[in-house]
Amino acid sequence: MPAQHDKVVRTVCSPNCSGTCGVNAFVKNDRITKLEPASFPVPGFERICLKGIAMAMERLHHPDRLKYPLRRVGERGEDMWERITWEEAYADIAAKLQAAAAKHGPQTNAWLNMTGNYGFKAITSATRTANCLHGTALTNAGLMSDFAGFVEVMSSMGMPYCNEIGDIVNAKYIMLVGRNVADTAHSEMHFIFDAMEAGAKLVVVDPRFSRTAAKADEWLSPRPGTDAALTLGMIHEIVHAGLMDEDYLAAHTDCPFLVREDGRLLDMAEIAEGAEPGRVVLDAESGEPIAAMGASARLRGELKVTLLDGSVAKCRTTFEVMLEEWEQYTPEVASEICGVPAEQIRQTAHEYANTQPAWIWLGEGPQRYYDGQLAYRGWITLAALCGNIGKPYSGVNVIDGAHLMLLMNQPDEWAMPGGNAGTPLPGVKMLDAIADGDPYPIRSLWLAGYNFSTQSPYFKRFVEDALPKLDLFVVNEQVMTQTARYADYVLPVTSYFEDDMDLVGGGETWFVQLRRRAVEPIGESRNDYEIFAGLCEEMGAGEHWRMTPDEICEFALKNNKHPGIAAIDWPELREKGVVQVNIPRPRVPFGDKIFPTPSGRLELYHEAFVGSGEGVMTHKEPIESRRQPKAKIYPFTFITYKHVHSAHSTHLNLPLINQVLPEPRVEINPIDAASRGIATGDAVRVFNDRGSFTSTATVTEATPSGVLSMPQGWSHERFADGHPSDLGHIKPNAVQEAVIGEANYPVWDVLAQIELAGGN
Ligand SMILES: Nc1nc2c(c(=O)[nH]1)N[C@H]1C(S)=C(S)[C@@H](COP(=O)(O)OP(=O)(O)OC[C@H]3O[C@@H](n4cnc5c(=O)[nH]c(N)nc54)[C@H](O)[C@@H]3O)O[C@H]1N2
Ligand SMILES: Nc1nc2c(c(=O)[nH]1)N[C@H]1C(S)=C(S)[C@@H](COP(=O)(O)OP(=O)(O)OC[C@H]3O[C@@H](n4cnc5c(=O)[nH]c(N)nc54)[C@H](O)[C@@H]3O)O[C@H]1N2
Ligand code: SF4
Ligand SMILES: [Mo]
Repeated sequence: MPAQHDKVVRTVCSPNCSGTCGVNAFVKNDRITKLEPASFPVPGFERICLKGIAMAMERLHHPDRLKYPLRRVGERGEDMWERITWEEAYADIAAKLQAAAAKHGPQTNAWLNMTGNYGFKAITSATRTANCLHGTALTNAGLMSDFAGFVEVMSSMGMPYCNEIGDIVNAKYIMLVGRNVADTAHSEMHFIFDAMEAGAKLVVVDPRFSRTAAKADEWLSPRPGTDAALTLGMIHEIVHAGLMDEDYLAAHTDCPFLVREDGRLLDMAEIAEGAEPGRVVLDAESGEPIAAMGASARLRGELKVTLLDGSVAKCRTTFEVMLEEWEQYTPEVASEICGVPAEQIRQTAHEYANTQPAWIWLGEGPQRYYDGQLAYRGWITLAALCGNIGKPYSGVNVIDGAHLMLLMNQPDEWAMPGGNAGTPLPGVKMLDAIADGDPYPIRSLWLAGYNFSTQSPYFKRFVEDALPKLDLFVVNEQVMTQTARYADYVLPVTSYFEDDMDLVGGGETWFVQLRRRAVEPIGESRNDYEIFAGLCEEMGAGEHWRMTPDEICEFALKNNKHPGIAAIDWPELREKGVVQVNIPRPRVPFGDKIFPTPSGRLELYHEAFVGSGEGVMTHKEPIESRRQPKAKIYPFTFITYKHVHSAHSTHLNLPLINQVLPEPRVEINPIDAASRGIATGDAVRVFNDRGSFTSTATVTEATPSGVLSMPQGWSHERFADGHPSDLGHIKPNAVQEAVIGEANYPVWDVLAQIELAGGN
């Protein structure tokens, strides 16, 4: 009998679903015939899903796969192409890049890498090219709409350190806040079930009755964009029921710091001759002002201090200022804002404060509104008041794992080959730079792993206002997306099953895996690194791009600035295909209660935000909420969430996926549907003042009244007209820009109206 397969390759399924499943690919005649979960050094991490199987079986050899470099022959967007050789592509493109750079300076040529491929080499290649050629390196965090919360995490805790996911079985109270684990980290859901079996209570906070909420003991459904108010209600209860951990607050947070009436923190150098600059607290014993560093401090108190310049400053502890601001947010007031019943707010506050260990896991949902940093701040403040940050199996978990560590700590020589650096520019500023020359003109744009047309707002504006200003638009893609259709050159890229070799770090885990080639590249496709290496050769910078894939992996590990990653033994990883990063276990983020913030403490008071009215944690209404005047015309908040059956736009057109998720459907509550005569299956038009789209309706109680929801990522041709991304906007938030230089795309701070399509 002939062998069923020629070889079995241990590799990694790695779209941006964060799952990073190790898989054994069974290969026969250069085709994957079967995919199975590969083994892991730690039990519980063997996994696979329908997306991964559909990718191997259906997308890999799909007739739509791009096989050759293409040059546009018609108008942009006409989808008329001629096949060219790689040599022709490089010669043409390099000449255009050089001409643009000669005219406007090298930063006029911009590169942007998004997340289509989770491999280390793949996801860093475009930025590396921008640096190598002194171009603009567009950053992607704001464009991903994941950045508002990060602003707060960095401002308060200093780093997004998290527990290890497998340790969740030791938690007794688990709050999943806008973290739809059953869809977006479904391979980790079993750890939560294990915790529940061991007696943990699962609480889900999500406006929608998500698949995760369906598994919870308790579901809190805030009005979209109002987590800050919800947490303020809980905080009020915790303060008044005496549930705060005041010793913790005095010792490990900035709550004892003295602050003036104008919101500025008092500094030792202002009150004592020759003193080291630093925060001031009231000595626990004497009540005298002393340097905060190492002091035993009072949490409450006020003081009139004479400064060295002779003026008098009236000061209080930041804690007093916070308590005063929070006093207005009784559970009833919070309930009126966020819609969660006051009794549920009270009960959740007591349970959270009284159950240990209590693990909060924040998803992207709460921070996808204009002031999203406040939502994260509310949950971090709540945890801090209960002394829950820095204890085992507790804390506020955001995202942290080997993938992020590989990227954040990559070797300088990798990111900036030969010491060459480009100009970083927030991706959310890309359109202004192209269309209006602000802050400087961008004349060429090269996208890798980014389906701009489905994943960001304003694709319409890009096509209408920006594209005509571009001398060159290049896209590296696997299939002819709507984004690629508008390019001048489309360069065929391999999938991760054809790619030669790459490192894949776990999204929520601390494994690093080796991704190996399972089948030969389709047609003449190349991986992003090879594509950019060829370009750099053509542009005279080839010397930085001549490492073999093997050498790249070894180099990237050995020189990574994270000690655990640098310690990985390359021969061992080559042999086993997976290793666990050696970090102290159990991982207790901030276990020493020393925080990587300027004061070394957990910082709940934000002096830098005082001008924006956010010195103290507060609530702000989303700019397009149902309480804004615009809601009279467009009364629904429009949420485009992630679906279990696709990583963003990648899997949605595959037949296996379409058997279970056939088409884009807008979900609407029965009350809202009834008042508009909408039934499941009806064609509906969703619109606002920026755009509209037409698709099918699903009437469901899972979507609360006043909300429209739908899975994101569907391509344009799946809609009768328009596209959901046309309804979005990018209005930059000043606090985010001030703190981190990049504003977040508030993807769900969007109002819309819905009606039966065709007016019938
Ligand atoms: N299957 C699959 N998995 C994925 C991905 C994928 O595309 N597909 N993408 C990966 C990536 S890149 C990311 S960033 C993660 C994101 O993972 P998640 O953050 O879990 O995913 P989202 O769907 O963005 O948002 C989560 C939930 O937030 C809820 N939500 C909306 N508004 C609010 C609010 O105001 N407050 C609260 N508390 N909740 C709200 C939404 O209803 C939604 O259920 O998922 C990763 N995993
Ligand atoms: N409305 C809405 N928008 C969102 C979100 C949302 O929840 N709602 N979520 C946001 C988030 S969290 C994220 S992370 C982004 C994700 O946004 P993207 O990263 O753009 O999304 P993907 O669909 O995963 O991948 C983009 C493209 O990469 C291509 N690709 C795959 N492998 C490779 C490769 O090796 N090289 C190259 N060059 N291309 C490859 C795929 O064919 C795909 O077309 O979307 C953001 N946008
Ligand atoms: S798509 Fe994601 S969850 Fe599914 S097999 Fe691949 S890596 Fe795993
Ligand atoms: Mo993301």
